[in-house]
Amino acid sequence: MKTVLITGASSGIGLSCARKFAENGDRLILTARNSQKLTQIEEELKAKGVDVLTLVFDVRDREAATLAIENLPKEWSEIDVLVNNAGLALGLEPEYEGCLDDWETMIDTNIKGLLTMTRLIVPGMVERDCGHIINIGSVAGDAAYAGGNVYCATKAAVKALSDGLRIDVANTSIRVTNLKPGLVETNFSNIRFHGDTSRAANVYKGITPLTGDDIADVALFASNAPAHVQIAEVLILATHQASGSVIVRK
Ligand code: 8X3
Repeated sequence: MKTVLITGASSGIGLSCARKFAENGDRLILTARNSQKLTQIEEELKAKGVDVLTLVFDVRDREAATLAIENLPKEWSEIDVLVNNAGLALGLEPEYEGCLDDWETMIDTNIKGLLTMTRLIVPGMVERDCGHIINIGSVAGDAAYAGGNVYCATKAAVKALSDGLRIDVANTSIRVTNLKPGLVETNFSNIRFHGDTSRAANVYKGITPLTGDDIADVALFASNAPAHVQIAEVLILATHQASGSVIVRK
């Protein structure tokens, strides 16, 4: 049984990971900004006998994150798996027209938030010579697509940070995985288009998108792989998607 910390655990891929790791028999530390949703998932999992601890904070808030992690109850302080899932896309405007506030939110969450959690949790893993960091990257990090500019850059950063960390812990038993999903139907596009649901629905029109569960399955596979196997990077696309910009709709 592993202790798994998942950021952004109240919805989407994070929520799917929470349920899949719970079914696997792991104990969970779930973090998110939305305390109401977090309580709901906590109740759902506890009713099934899962050992769950919830922490409400925004990964962009370095102080709050530090306080939460440094004050973990002793029995929760040895984290085996960190799933750096919290992240978002905002806007799809050309780079010369995009919103600076949106860019800052993406950079602060997708890059700096991931770094904060990594910096807080990985030292304990190094000390114990044991652990696994699963970063949720994206196909968007492989190549830019129209309007993706800053979001794609943040996910390219997730790849570089995963690769960098993997080098830095290669002398330990710690594993680093970068999962790169393509089109996954979650709240992702609603958030990207600031609540414009019809625009969001168009993203998944004419194609069967991936689900959060599809990605969580791969995360769990990586976590359950034998200790000598490091699933370094996985690109997971919908069947009719060939890259971030090549999507065949029927
Ligand atoms: C999500 C995948 O292609 O919508 O990161 O950017 S994509």
